[in-house]
Amino acid sequence: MKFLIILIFILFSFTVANSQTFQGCGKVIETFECNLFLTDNGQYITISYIDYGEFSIGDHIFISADLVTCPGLCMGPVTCLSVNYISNCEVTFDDCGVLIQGTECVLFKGSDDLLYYVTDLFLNPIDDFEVGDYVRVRGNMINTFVSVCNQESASIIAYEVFESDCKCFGIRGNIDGDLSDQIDMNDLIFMVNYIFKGGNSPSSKEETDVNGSGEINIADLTYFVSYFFKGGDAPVSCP
Ligand SMILES: [Ca+2]
Ligand SMILES: [Ca+2]
Repeated sequence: MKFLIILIFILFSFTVANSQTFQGCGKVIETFECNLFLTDNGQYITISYIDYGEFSIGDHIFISADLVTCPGLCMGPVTCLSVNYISNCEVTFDDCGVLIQGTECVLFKGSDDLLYYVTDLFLNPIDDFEVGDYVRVRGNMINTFVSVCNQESASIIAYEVFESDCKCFGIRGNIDGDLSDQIDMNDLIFMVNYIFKGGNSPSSKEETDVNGSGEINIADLTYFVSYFFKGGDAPVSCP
């Protein structure tokens, strides 16, 4: 029995040790000894296995790979990529929105208010994000992917997910995101609907956080109402 427990532990440890993955965009660089993957953020990783398929060395590609150790393979880093998925790295999806808790999964609610399943939400080191965070997702939209979530309209292979840098111009308050950056009653109505009626998500957290507290809550509504009707302070400047 003790042996069995140890065996299970070893197998479990082995599985965990091999479950590290890498996903990102970059280019394959040929060197004298072996090929390296130069990521878009300037990191070199040795490639232990890759089937280029329709792609060639030097193409800007997105790869999904297992991170494995490969000592002695070449003079490069001893962490290797065993590539198991390769695609074009052209961004076909780039949107700002909020992470929401769906019935089965955490989903990305885009500025069009459609729900998307972002495939690397739990694979990449982006666990800094949680439900309610405003993020920008850049990646590739794949309509054929079927996830277990049953709610989303399409899936995104995300190349990048980062804190929203969606536009905030001048002072805050353009909550409905109209292109002429007007701050008017439409924005107040948008905020009321969002806070009280589960209405559409504003795509810019900064525009909505009119008092600049870092949070979006009832205090922003009070502040906004005061600005419109009581001669209160204007929304604070964008960060
Ligand atoms: Ca507006
Ligand atoms: Ca606020």
